[in-house]
Amino acid sequence: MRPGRVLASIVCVVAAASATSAAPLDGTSLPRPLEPGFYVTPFAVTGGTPSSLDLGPDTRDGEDGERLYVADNAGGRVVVIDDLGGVGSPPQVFDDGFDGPLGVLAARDGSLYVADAESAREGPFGFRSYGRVWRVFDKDGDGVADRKYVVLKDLPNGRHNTNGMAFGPDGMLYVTNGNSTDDGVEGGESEVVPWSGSLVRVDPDTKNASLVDLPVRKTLVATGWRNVYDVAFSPVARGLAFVPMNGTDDARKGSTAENPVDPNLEDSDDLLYLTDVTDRRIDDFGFPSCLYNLAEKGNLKPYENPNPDVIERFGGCPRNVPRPVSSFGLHTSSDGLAFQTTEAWGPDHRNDLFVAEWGNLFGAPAGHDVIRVQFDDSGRKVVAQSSFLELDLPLDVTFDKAGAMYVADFSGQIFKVDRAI
Ligand SMILES: [Ca+2]
Ligand SMILES: [Ca+2]
Ligand SMILES: [Ca+2]
Repeated sequence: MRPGRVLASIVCVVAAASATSAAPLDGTSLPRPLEPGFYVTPFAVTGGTPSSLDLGPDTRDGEDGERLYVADNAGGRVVVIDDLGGVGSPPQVFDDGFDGPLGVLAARDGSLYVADAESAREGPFGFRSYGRVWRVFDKDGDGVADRKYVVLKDLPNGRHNTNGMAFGPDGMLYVTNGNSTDDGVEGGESEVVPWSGSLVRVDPDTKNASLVDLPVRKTLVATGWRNVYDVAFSPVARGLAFVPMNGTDDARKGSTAENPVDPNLEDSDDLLYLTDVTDRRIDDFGFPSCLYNLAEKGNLKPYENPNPDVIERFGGCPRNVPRPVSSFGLHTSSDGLAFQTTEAWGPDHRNDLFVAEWGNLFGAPAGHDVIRVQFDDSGRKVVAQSSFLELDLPLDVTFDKAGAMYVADFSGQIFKVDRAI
């Protein structure tokens, strides 16, 4: 699949829908801030389907500012945008020739890491789709990439792909790898334990490594997830990685309306997890055996996947399974995330986490917003969660050094969000 059945269908729908939202800079479809004092600027029109964005060094000779790098999933490219006094420059192609990029991460040395989905091929886990991470360079300093190599390859993909990345406090490169099916056994290529639905780490200087050649204990950070889309490290608690996960669409065996198990527990929540990358423990979060549904259950206690084939293959949900720290609810598609680490929005917003919710296309609308998550002083416990910004199909967020937020919307637009002083 290229780049995954769900995203492929998303692309079709967005292509059809974008006709109504294609007049982006006229202010008619501006995202709506839900807190007083915030405003939104239409920053750039990238076209395609922006899936991830990050600010990084300007690689052009003699320039030392920040540039915004945006992965365009449908276009198979990364574009770069400069800030021209609060509005973005026309996007330039920084690099292309990718199959389906879903993650971009800028390093301090000016190189760029790109998570990419390969078409199905033969590989160490059989004939299936695989994810890989590229490292891209602009060696001659003209602001356009001219060299790249694969850092890590052979990550098993399927219904979901290799997604967002971050550098840990240890300097290692952390990569989220989505799982392969919908509910564990149906709706995609078979799961590869422990790599489907995992967080892995590699030395960022690694070249052309196959996942199967790396030592598992050093490489695997956490597993037992469904589609994990991004990772961000806490600015407060060193080594705590926050990871959002999309829940199942339909956990019935056969996935048909004629085969109900419990109509209220057929779907499960999108969740926020944390995992400590500094201890030696490899967390297993229990998917696909354990599911959660806050609205139906009234708590974040796990229940067992209603598909008996899942339990037969993966076992029951362990009683002591480590739990999520928060729920985003059903079908919100909670995806890219970033911390506001500056004081630009005042002390009340510092160290809050912002999560892009792409939303759904069917059923009662959910998501289509950016969520603000607040923590206690330890940086571990969620104390408040609220909708911060309403927009079409946000897939990723990031912040510049001055503390302004950039949101990548899958409709082909980048928005800048800031607080009036
Ligand atoms: Ca160049
Ligand atoms: Ca750990
Ligand atoms: Ca991201």
